[in-house]
Amino acid sequence: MGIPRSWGGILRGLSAFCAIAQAQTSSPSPTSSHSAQFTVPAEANIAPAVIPNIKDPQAVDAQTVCPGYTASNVQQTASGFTASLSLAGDACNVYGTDIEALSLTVEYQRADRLHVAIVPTHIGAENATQYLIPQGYLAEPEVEEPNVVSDLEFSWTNDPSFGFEVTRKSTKDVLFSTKGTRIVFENQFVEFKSALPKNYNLYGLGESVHGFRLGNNYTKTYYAADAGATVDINVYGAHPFFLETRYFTEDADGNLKLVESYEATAKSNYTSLSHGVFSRNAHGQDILMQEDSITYRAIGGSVDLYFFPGPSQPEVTKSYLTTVGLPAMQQYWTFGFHQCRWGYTSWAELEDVVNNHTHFDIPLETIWTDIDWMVRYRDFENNPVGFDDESSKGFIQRLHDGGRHYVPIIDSAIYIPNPSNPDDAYPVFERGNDTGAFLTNPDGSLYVGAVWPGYTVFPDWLAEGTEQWWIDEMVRYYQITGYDGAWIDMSEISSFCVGSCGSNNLTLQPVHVPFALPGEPANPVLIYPEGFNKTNATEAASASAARASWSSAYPTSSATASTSYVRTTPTPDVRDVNYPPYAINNVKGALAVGAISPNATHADGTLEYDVHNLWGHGILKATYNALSAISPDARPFILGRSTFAGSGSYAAHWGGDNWSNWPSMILSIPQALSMSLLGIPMFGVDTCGFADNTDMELCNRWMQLSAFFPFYRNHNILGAISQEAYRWSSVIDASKAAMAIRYQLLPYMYTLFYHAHKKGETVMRALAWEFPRNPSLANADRQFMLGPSILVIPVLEQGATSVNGVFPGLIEGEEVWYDWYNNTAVPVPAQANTTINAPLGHIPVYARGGSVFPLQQSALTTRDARNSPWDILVALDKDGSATGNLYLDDGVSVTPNATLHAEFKVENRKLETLIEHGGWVEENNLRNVTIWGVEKANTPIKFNGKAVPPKNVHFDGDKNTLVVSGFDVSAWAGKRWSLEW
Ligand code: MIG
Repeated sequence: MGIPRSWGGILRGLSAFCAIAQAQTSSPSPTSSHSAQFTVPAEANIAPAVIPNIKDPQAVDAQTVCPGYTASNVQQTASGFTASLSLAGDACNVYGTDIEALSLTVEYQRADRLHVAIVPTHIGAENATQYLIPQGYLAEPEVEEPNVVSDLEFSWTNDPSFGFEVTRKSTKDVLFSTKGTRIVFENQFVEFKSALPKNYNLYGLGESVHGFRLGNNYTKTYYAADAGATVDINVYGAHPFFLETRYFTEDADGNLKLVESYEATAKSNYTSLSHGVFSRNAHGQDILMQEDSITYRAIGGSVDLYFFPGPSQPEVTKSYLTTVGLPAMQQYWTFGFHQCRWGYTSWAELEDVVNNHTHFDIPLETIWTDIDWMVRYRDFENNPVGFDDESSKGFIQRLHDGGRHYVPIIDSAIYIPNPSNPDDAYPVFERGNDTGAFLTNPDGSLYVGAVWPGYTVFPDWLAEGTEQWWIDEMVRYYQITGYDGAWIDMSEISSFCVGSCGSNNLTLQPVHVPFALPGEPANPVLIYPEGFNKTNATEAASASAARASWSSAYPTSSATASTSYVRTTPTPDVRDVNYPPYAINNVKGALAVGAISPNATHADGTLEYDVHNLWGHGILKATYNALSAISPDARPFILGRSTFAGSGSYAAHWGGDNWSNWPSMILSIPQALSMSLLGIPMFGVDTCGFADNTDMELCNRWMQLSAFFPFYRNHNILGAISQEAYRWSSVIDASKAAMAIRYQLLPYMYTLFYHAHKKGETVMRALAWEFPRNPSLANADRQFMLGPSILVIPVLEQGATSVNGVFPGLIEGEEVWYDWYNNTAVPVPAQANTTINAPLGHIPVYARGGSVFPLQQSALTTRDARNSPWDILVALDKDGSATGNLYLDDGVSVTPNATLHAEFKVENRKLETLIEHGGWVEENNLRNVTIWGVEKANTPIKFNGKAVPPKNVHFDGDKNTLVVSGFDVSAWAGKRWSLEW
């Protein structure tokens, strides 16, 4: 079955690459390989240990000691009401100073959006929680439809203290209820808690590396961290939004009864209702999912909740995405295959990689560079060795001539030059510093952390001139090397030392990071995936011998079990931002570890503490504006690491720093599904795995799996063995087989994206969303849908040659699934789980009956694929019907001046098309119309009512497939046409 019961076994061994790398060096002295270079001592990134509150046996539960609030002074408004809340007893001051007077606002903002806000009455009161998300940073949802009728109802009580409930009126179902619990509102701690039904189905709350359904024993922590593959804890991004789905049985009178235990049934006759909740709080926080409740505990901010009634998942998603920002439309070429690695050394090597793909007939759209392109890791300066300015021009030109693209990495931190060395000029820094573009220490001096180039400063997106400075730098660099998109890394924002560690050390610049890079002598990368020893016994033996000798020399973990922890107690009216009294479950421990410190200061006085989770959003917005300045008419292509709710309207995202192992590949599916809900449909992971070595089998399976993710990129860490598809002949074949399907489906994928961008639909989809009446699919995350019509059932296990999959609705006879490779319907299985034959090199892909796919031909680039003839593929459902659609434009423009929309409909043996030309004239011919599931073809076949010559008709009665050919371009370009059989 496609449903894992337990993650325990598969998750072993996953943790963040950088966390491990940092533990591997203990020497504070210069490393031998960089003789004269000073290495930042490893101790620089160590801070006193904190014990997360949720793990602290001494922790006080605020619910048991705090008084809650009493509501009064209710005033009706045009869209709801306001009220005053005052402390209902003695202050508890449990993790901060209680705020006595609060204001409640309840607003029905739209039929599909209820807003509930609680803020301090005296905003800006000294030392009060800084709760306002900076103006202009994020969409601020407002009343859009005054006096609207909503299916949501807000009610409240003062018994025993203020609590509220949000109910779905039509079913009387309580969706969210804080009644019977206390709201805690302090200058450094905000807590509220809602009841939930047992066995609830909660999704989203990303970014998480976790199973798809979140489960009721999971704490989601938000504090943007350079810790990409860390399971079950805080990683790069913060998206405090969840979707909840409830399944009901319905009696004869239409009364709904909640289904509490559903795993045993595979029936698809349940009623399912979904709703969504967005908490617009950017502070560090823990969200505790427990047996029958969800508790929000933030170290700042306010209560700022948005409820979306659904009642279906697509409606919830649409409501959420039209609130925070619809996903950015991507250029057509971005759906091609991307090749990247850390460790490409020159333009010439890149060109070889490109040529090798051509040589082996493997499609390749984009070649990427990692930090290797920079001179001493400095943004916007090419390394004259290997990546010189002059050669870049010819290289980019040849790429573009071949229909290909180039995307470089751009790091978030900026090198600060050595003041005692006149030759160490770095104008990028000087210009930013002149603008006041960098974060400071509380005393006004520059905040200096450490990242790849050495000691660095960090852009302050709240300072007035920063964005323009960034735009100017990107434009300036573009004039040297014309890139086609930007890859933004380290934006959490990551720093390899605690505090402003470089402040007094700038004369040591440029310094080496406090750990050995992968591949540097102290840090070989030698681990191979599980099962490598079965298929590669000799290599495995020598690798593990090397590994063993290395491990004894360099212990992989220097962590000593700490028995003493920093626990702080609140000082009245004073915030301790470095060690807040409530310690969130931060993967790095103290907040200042691995990131810039909470007391780094923005130009407007805001502390990093209050906006840490928004830094990554800020650089994406600035980069979007920079790319728009470079090419005003083109859709910016940005791949961003740290994201916040709404970042999808600027950027794509990758599940980075994963491992070359099977669990990382498995987890890529729930990661992508969760990103669909969160409005970043352009998502994929480091295919074949980032850290450690991959192997042929893993890379074979993974290249095939990622071919069905919207963003498709192979990426690898420095020092690991090469993993381009052409390194193994079986991976060449496997990649080409999967890419052939992907490239044929590009018009389908692009159309899905258009709907995501315009209407908030999803691209990669969970089975639970497409088949909402079947509760046994609530946690299915080992298979997935691409749009409504493609089902993918990948092999995710080492050594396997078959996979167990589910075909939703097949047993009930509701659905028909066609095997993409042999064009025939899957036979109805005797039971729900079907064993599918899937030898290495084969990824099972199915078309859902009822679909019409506009297809083009596969090619080495999307440009060539777009210039190929069309096929229309019809997969009939059980009634012989099907629908589909197509959107086309130039694939580039923000506001295309020519578009085409086509609708396809099949009923009663007749395909009809309705084409609206918004000025777009499609010049590629229609080659075939293929129909799957035709039991009998009546002759003659008629095109627009006229008989098609028999030579243009091919009917295969064994496979039930009808193929009609012989169209000419005018037929396809016509506004309406029909085909009857
Ligand atoms: O952790 O630039 O996630 O994709 O290869 C090291 C080097 C910093 C992290 C990114 C990864 C990239 C790497 N970077």
